Amino acid sequence: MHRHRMAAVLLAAGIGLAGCGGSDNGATPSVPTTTPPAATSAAGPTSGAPSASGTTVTADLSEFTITLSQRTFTPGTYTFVVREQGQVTHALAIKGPGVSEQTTSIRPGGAEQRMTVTLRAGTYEIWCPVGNHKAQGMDLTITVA
Ligand SMILES: [Cu+2]
Repeated sequence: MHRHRMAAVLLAAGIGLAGCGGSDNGATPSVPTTTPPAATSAAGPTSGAPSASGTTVTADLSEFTITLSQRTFTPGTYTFVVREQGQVTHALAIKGPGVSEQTTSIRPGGAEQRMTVTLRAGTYEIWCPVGNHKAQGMDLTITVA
């Protein structure tokens, strides 16, 4: 007698469990992802002014030579990028009409130095002011015309 009641209770419990778990077809509405407008940061007014530092000329210094990336000059502004390529300290000096400048000394492996000058028509001497390097060959003349 009691065994039959027990079975009926278990069976009812089983059906109840099976009825659970409703259908899950509720598609979650997709929220449109709003992409922020691309930040088109306008380049400042400082960009692209070629006359600020003029023409770039590299000057390589070594024992005991100065090598310029160009040897003919017209009047205008030039930025000399002075690079130490040797085994001892060098520097670059320039003197001529309206110009008397020199870089700080650059040790081997040191950072390049920049020197901006405005050249006029005439003759300019470029040399290394360190020690007696000028007499040893680090000396040249450029003509601006
Ligand atoms: Cu030198």
